[in-house]
Amino acid sequence: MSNRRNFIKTSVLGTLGASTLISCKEESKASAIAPETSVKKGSKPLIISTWNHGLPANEEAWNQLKAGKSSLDAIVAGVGIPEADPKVRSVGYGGFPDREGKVTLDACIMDSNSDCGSVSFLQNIKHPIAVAQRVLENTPHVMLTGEGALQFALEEGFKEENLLTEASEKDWKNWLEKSKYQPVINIENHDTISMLVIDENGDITGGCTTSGAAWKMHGRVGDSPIIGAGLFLDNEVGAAAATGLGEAVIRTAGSAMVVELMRQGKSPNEACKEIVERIYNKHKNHKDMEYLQVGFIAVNKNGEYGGYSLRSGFNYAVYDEENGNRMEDSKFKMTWDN
Ligand code: SD4
Repeated sequence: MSNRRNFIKTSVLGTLGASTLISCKEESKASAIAPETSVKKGSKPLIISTWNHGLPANEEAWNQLKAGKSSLDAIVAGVGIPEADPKVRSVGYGGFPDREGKVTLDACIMDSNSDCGSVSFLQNIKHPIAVAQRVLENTPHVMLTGEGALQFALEEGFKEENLLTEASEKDWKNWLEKSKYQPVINIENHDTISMLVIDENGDITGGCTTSGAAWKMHGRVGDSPIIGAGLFLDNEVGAAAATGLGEAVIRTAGSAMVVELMRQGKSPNEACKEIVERIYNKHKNHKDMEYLQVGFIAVNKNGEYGGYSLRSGFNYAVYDEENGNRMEDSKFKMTWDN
């Protein structure tokens, strides 16, 4: 166990940098003064995305908004940046494959009219979020999966391509040597990108795209394409999106619950925190607990935003006119040593 802890610590240091750990410590000191649930407010438009790859994604989405594109188009272009980046091992091209060496992708998108589109278990298409948008716009359905999703993507003009890069194939072969099933959420920076946008009028849109848990069973679908789990919004209230172990988010209908708590008057931070607490309570004696990480981001109609994670290390990128594009560390319930 202690080896594992050391591994996690080293790995977290490796992927996020020592400064993140230090800032986590500083943050817990700071939280004695500023309550964990303090409200942060941005100006509109506002974009918030999970993890470090949220920065370039926000940048692109912002430029699209400023060029007069719709929030849906801005999200598709924004999260399309990490989708196409082979160095981002958790999304799109170059994502970690499943245990059979297949890269299978999940994505969804939702607009302020509560129209939504989603694809799951999609293979060989680099931009699943763009296919999800076409599901929203061009079909009477919400969700297409597997072969059917691929067939639809091809009919829509998307091109098939191999998404398994040399690096991901090598890592998969290394994993095969031991083949110990363990999703490596967070530990290897395996991080979904979820993005929420409030436009100048206060209308809210959201999207989410991922290659899912590394070494998952072939056919496994996580929370990310499931409206209500990985993403949810109600334009009267706000929006929330998740990252982390999808099974835990699905079990608790995570994002939908965060939005419901905001409807009842909780701030985005408070709502995210309460659902993380609920996930903790449901999982504290569960087999998934040892490697469980879940994080939420949320925004409300007033332009308040926030996030909260079960374990340390989660961060998100926020972009607004006043303060530009920046990373903010999430508050969390516990460190990886607990
Ligand atoms: C999943 N929620 O497939 C995704 C993975 C993830 O940070 O978000 N990792 O379970």
